[in-house]
Amino acid sequence: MSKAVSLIGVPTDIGAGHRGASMGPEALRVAGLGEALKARGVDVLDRGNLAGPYNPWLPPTEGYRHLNEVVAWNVALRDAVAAELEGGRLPIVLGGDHCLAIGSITAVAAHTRKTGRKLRIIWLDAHADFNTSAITPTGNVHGMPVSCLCGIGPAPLVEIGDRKPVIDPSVVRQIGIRSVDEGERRLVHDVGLDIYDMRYIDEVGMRRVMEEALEGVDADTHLHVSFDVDFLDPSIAPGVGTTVKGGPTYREAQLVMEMIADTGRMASLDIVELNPAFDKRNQTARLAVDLVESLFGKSTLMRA
Ligand code: B3U
Ligand code: MN
Ligand code: MN
Repeated sequence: MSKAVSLIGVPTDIGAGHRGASMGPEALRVAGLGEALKARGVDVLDRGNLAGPYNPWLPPTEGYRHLNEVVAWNVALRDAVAAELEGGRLPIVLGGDHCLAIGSITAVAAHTRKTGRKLRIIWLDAHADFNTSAITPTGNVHGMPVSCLCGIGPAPLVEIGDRKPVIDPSVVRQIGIRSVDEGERRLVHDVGLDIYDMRYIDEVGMRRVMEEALEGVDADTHLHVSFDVDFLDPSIAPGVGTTVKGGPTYREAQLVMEMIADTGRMASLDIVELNPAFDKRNQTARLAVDLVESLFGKSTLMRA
């Protein structure tokens, strides 16, 4: 894993159904993300925040809310992530809502093609984020990033990269899923998306889930982690816009991060959907920092 990281703040809630994820980057900084990584020996550069359009807070038009603004933020993020990867640094996207994974992963996918590496995406979320304008119950683009990346979505988002589709669904492993909308359920089935839902996690345990999700990751793999904080159970992570009960516990989440760290292959990370307007004393931001420390190798004992 790269020991040089760049923090990229993306202060927007442009794709979300509640205001407030725009405060996520600052909350993560206040919770000590940069300092925690530096204390682990990581070379940390905080690039500050990207700029983009403000949130006009309008109803959806033709199935999308704020599509033009979503595109503008994602184009800016795509270019910022591309520049960090080009410079050999591991980008950490401080969201912002989850629509930002479109820009982030577009840059990552292009980079893997350039460098001839395999891509694996670990998508930690309560939601499948595979809606389209025809089936979305909300029009919020934070419910659509995976479908857009897979080539199903509006032209300016599915054509944001150097290739359409940006990714093949087979590179994605979704973990923690427990809220899938009616039309979305059919679509994820039809494209064969690899979803480890909460029932499967309960049945076989998080250790086996992660072994399966990480199977095939090797020295040639670029591992991208897209961490939607609503992945976590709301009892420990209230600071998100769309809580869904029945999520992973603190211990399960730690194991997820530790097993990803053990691969040594994480090369880019999104931390999204943190919403300080719903949080209590920044506890969800502090929990996210704690989990990111594990992603960067924090462990209780030295292990073989
Ligand atoms: N699936 C719903 C809710 C949702 C998706 N992602 C989040 N919420 N964070 C939708 O609006 O598409
Ligand atoms: Mn999400
Ligand atoms: Mn979610």
